[in-house]
Amino acid sequence: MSITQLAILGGAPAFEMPLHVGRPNIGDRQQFMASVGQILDNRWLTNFGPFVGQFERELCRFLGVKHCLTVCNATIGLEIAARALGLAGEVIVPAFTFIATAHSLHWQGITPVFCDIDPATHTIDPAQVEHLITPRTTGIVGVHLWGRPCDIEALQEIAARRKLKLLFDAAHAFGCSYRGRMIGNFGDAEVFSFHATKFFNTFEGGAIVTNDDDLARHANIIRDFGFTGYDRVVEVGTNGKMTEVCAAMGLTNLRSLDDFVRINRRNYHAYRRELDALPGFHLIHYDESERGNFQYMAVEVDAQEAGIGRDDLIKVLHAEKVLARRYFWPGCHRMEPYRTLYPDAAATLPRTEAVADRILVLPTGSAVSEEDIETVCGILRVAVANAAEVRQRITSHG
Ligand code: T4K
Repeated sequence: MSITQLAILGGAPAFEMPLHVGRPNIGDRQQFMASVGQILDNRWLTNFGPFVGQFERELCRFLGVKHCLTVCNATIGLEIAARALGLAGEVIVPAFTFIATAHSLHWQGITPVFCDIDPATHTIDPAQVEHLITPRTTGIVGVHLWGRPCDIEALQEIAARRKLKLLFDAAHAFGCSYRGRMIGNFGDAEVFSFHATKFFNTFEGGAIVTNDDDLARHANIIRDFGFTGYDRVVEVGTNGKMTEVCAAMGLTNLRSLDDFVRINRRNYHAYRRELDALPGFHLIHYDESERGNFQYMAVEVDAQEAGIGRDDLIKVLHAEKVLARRYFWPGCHRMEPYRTLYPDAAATLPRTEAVADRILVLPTGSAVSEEDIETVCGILRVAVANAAEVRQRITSHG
């Protein structure tokens, strides 16, 4: 590819159809359609039907956990888990995460206290957690961002010593392990997301998993409006139930999980081969001695080294119909209501700020071929090689 072919300079876009981040992986269609038929025959569509029951049992087996409560999405899952754990007052969370992590707390009147991240892993920095604890702190929510586990050992030590609850937002970490043990087994509870954009999806959905019997019992009641039997409500609950059709999608996709991971891993290495030598491109590392899902192709772009910044590269890519994203810019602390509530937060979050300004998330998953990756990387190479001209073009054309 040459500079004149770049769409931002007037060439035709490299892709006819947009190449998305977060394109869903879909398992065996026939199996799924047969399950839908079965659900219709059963006339049992939701409220803990046979597909949800089977899905929860299979998830427990796969993760090696005692309890799995499927939910309609991870945001509700986090809310239920936080309430079942009795979180109140202040809870420490990373600022560099999807907004749902913070919202799930604020929604229930809990104050999310934003913590900075370790720039090497993009996960919550345990050393700063320690400094943020006050008499009002009741818990810590760690986020296994990009599927890379937090420093679980350090967080567990702090939580135990300071008598705090420890919840993990494991939205990105289904199928990942930490020191050989599956994510899902740590802290008081962990919450997965099975949203369409996750490598393993149930359309919308998620799961709260825990090895704590009492917590599971309590979360189960909250998930079902607070019911403990017909006509008996014991507390305020919500509707967190997963539907049968979502569970059927989960059961179908579980059969293809290894294929999804294999494709993501192949794509990750294809990007590495293409981009490792490109100045200013720092691809995140996955520890391949652990189980991983490789679902996010995240790159930090150093504008000085590359000669062109992340935001200009996004413009170049979007013009080519490569819909790269800048997850999780600008950080939760810069979004409402937190931005108004904590106007000075940025000063205490320098590493979140730096990473949020550099991160670029590229398309991967089963809808993305190695050839697509070569094309995407070819575009990036040409943009970097002609950085000055590309920047000038973007500045003059807005
Ligand atoms: N905690 C963390 C750390 C999370 O990342 C998330 C969710 C949560 C908690 C909450 O989990 P859930 O309550 O959602 O279960 C997307 C997802 O909606 C969200 O689930 C996810 N994180 C977040 C990182 O990404 P958006 O605002 O980027 O979605 P959207 O509509 O822009 O779609 C993203 C890309 O996916 C687009 O390029 C289009 C493509 N796409 C999307 C859908 C839904 C498809 O190709 N097909 C589809 O069906 O949030």
